[in-house]
Amino acid sequence: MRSSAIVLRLLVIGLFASFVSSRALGRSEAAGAPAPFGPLPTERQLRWHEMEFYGFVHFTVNTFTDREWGQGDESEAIFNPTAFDANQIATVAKQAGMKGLILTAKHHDGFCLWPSKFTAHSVKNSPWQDGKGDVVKELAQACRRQGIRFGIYLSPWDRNHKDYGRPEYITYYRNQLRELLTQYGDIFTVWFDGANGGDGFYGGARETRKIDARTYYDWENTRQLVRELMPMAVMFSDAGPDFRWVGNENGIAGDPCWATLNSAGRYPGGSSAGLNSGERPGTDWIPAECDVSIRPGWFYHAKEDSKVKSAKQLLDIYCKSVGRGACLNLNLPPDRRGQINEHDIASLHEFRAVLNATFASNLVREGKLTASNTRHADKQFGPKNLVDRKRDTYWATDDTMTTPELVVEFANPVTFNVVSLREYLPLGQRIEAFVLEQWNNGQWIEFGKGTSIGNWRLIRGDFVTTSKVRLRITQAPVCTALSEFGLFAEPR
Ligand code: FUL
Ligand code: CA
Repeated sequence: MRSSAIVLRLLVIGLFASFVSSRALGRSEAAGAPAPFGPLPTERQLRWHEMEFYGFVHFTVNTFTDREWGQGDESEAIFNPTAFDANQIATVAKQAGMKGLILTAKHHDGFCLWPSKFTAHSVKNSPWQDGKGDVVKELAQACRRQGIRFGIYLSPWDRNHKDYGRPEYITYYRNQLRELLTQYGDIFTVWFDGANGGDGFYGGARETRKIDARTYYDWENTRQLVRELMPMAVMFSDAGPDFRWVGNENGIAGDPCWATLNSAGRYPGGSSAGLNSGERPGTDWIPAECDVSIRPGWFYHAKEDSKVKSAKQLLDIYCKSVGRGACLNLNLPPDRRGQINEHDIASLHEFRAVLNATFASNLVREGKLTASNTRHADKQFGPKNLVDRKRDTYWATDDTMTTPELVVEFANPVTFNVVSLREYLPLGQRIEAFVLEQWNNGQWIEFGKGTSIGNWRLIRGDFVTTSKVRLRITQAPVCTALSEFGLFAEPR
């Protein structure tokens, strides 16, 4: 009786322990699944990966002074949008396919788009809505109504604040973070900018203040505050911790672009070496975000109405950001009315239409798909998982099979120009090289090849028409775990 009670107890403890450890990974794994490889994403990072495409909203006094960086001495009176419409902004984003918006609650000029208790330099002293307005609140609510997520940018550098450069300012900065993370509902991200230009108004001192970006902000404790107040929020900076800058503001990720990075010695505003391509194997899972504006500047300038990126340019950016495993954060700056400008909307509409048409139907589903190997010959890891549009089902191979291949045969020839691949991220980034070939005149001809896959990999090439396609994984330290495989045709 004693021994059976002990066995039962051990069994319960064992079950509980395995439940806890699989939850720590974020997702529970099927029995017989491959062992994870290298640094792994957290649950909050996995949710962020799934967003893929979201937007920045750069809006502040600069919108009215026609500047990119405000000095910090702007009068609150100049912030006065004539027809601010948060719903219009959120609707435009939603219709463009964005999964969220990140608002510059405070840019380098220090002007706050919400009525912070800790400064007079905010909307509460502007004529807009008689000083009773709150841009953060309105946009947060509009995003919720549209079913997209809301995030905040709070500039660490503050050219208005008198204490900037002193320890008191860090308290001010954290007080503001607390306001933003407690008064506006769910916040999916906090975006920490590393930029700093030194000079500013600083409460009238009008001088240059140099800080040591490594130590001044005491990032560790600020990060902890965010974790405490909003545990599922992902934090951005040059150094992560949850996702990293891609090293340029053109929206282009490196090729390769690994989701992993060596995090030691990195800090916001530090070296950008390695950010564009990531580092492999790397010590941590810190994937890239590509931030880019739909216009030359981050803020709205009427003179740039003719320089809005075209649908074609946006498509190229999309393929080189989201299509390289990063997320795309595309800035849509409201104009002086406080709305997304018609020029930007026209580009976005066309861009979305092309994307929708491209990814409407996966040609692989029309063919016969066979794999050179399936893990344990078990259907739950079979190649059908590659075409079910679900990230959490995947094709896996036996542990020893690191360079498997897939063949798709079509009864009638198909025409495509885009190849799409997704790895199953909870098991880490595994594949290091692959090639896609098409059957042409009795032989295999290379269509395209690549290295890193990660969350999503798109290879865009010339249109080909063929009756047979082959995907070969050519280099990997461990067996394959691939979530999705697609062949698509852009509209012509
Ligand atoms: C930079 C800032 O200096 C720009 O004004 C903009 O906010 C961009 C997203 O980040 O570091
Ligand atoms: Ca799948």
